[in-house]
Amino acid sequence: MAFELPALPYSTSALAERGMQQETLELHHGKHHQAYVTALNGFVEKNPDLQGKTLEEIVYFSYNKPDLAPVFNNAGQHWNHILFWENMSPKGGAIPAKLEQKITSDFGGVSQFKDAFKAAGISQFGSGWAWLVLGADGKLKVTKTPNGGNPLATGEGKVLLGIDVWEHSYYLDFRNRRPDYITNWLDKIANYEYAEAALAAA
Ligand code: MN3
Repeated sequence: MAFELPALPYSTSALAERGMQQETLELHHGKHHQAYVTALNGFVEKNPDLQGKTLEEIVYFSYNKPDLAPVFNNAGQHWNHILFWENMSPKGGAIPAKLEQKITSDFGGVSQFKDAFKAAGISQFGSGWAWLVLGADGKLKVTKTPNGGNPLATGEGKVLLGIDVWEHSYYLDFRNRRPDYITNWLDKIANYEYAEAALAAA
């Protein structure tokens, strides 16, 4: 069965007051994410090795295989964006108590966590993602990946939160100011309820 673009969990205008305008979400979801899904389906159609595999299986299977790099990029981006839409909320920015306790215990405080997350997102040269993950040692950590990569592929931990730092995710709203986009995202848009639920399920 072909992969499909999931519906957004809110309207395209739902985050406008929080700094992500309707046009950004329309293009990002309707054009960019759709393009990854369309490309991925094209690769699956032509390659029997990919057929019958789940999205996660294709991410694992294609990771670090040079001849499957285009497959990995599009499968990774499909996985990343499914998560990204869930990682934002019209009620975003508020950190629930249990997650805050864990953040404080592992980073020293919420501001230290935000600083580390911003540093990861800003220092990702070119396109990519910054992540909050639960590592195998049971500690939260911040990490980053280039292009369509993710911690699912690299094995760096279970993803609790991920931010897209490709220019298409912030250029209409913040122009070249990636640091302002990340700060605003952490303070007003990030869905920490999702992150806490993912932590509880880990
Ligand atoms: Mn994107």
